Amino acid sequence: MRAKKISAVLGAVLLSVVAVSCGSGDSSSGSTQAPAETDAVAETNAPEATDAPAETGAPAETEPVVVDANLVEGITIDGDAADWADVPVLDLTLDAIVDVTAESKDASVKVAHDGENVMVLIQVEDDYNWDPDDAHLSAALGVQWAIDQSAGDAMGATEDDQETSLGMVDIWHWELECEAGVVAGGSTSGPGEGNDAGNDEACNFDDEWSTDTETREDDNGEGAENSLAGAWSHSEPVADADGTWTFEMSRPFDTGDSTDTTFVIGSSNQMAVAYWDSDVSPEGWEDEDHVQSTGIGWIVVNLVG
Ligand SMILES: [Ca+2]
Ligand SMILES: [Ca+2]
Ligand SMILES: [Ca+2]
Ligand SMILES: [Ca+2]
Repeated sequence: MRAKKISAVLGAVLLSVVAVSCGSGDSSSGSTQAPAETDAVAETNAPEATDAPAETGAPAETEPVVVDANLVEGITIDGDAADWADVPVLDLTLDAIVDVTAESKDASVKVAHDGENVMVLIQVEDDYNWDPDDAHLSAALGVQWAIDQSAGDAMGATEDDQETSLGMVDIWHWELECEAGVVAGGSTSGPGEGNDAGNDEACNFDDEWSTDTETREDDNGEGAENSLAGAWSHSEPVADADGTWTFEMSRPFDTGDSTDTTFVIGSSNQMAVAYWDSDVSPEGWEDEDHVQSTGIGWIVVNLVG
């Protein structure tokens, strides 16, 4: 329904992680075709930070934030985080993208795998707002993964230069059109008639890609599929009640899509997170109104066997 193209900023979004950005991608038949598959990046290790020479006065390079994704049995995608109790957590603050005023949010990220699927748990401290008839009056989430390791964390570009792509990113963009605890995507829904395969018609948990902040589409390459699945919940599901949003997600390591990140045991993968708060205005959020993890650069996720 309201799949709008997220505009630029998202970039940022994803940017931060965010990249995720947003909105559902365009699904019109005139959409941009996914570029031919390039060599998967998954095997490439994320670049390591080097020590800047102190004598030059160059800004010191920050150490990348790293999180291990271990083999964990028994995680069920149902919006209940209890099955993640023993998984290491990365706490972080999501901040507004450049030129946008949005309240920062405390959040946490956990990543695990079961040998075949990568699973992500993102929790965000924010009050409950959910409107089944208007996703802009509900929270929304974006997760971004680099496909090309050179890709910028602003949807493939950078926050400073949002029009110049440095590579392709995989975007999981979730507008909460289905109620808490309902599995969105996965085998439960497919694209609507005339839509690209990455479009999740039922619950709007779309599998997308982008190369810069203006070039974002639902997965639309040859044989594109959408096995991305997720379920959400809130700890206090009463309007405007403070609490914790839980977003629980899963996706196969290798979907075969050139517009998806391929996960391999032993690889390092670059991730970013974005979140939209509907309280940003009486009409809810717009594409650019998000906070994201970009401030810490790409989060490096090591897939541990
Ligand atoms: Ca669960
Ligand atoms: Ca809020
Ligand atoms: Ca994708
Ligand atoms: Ca896909």
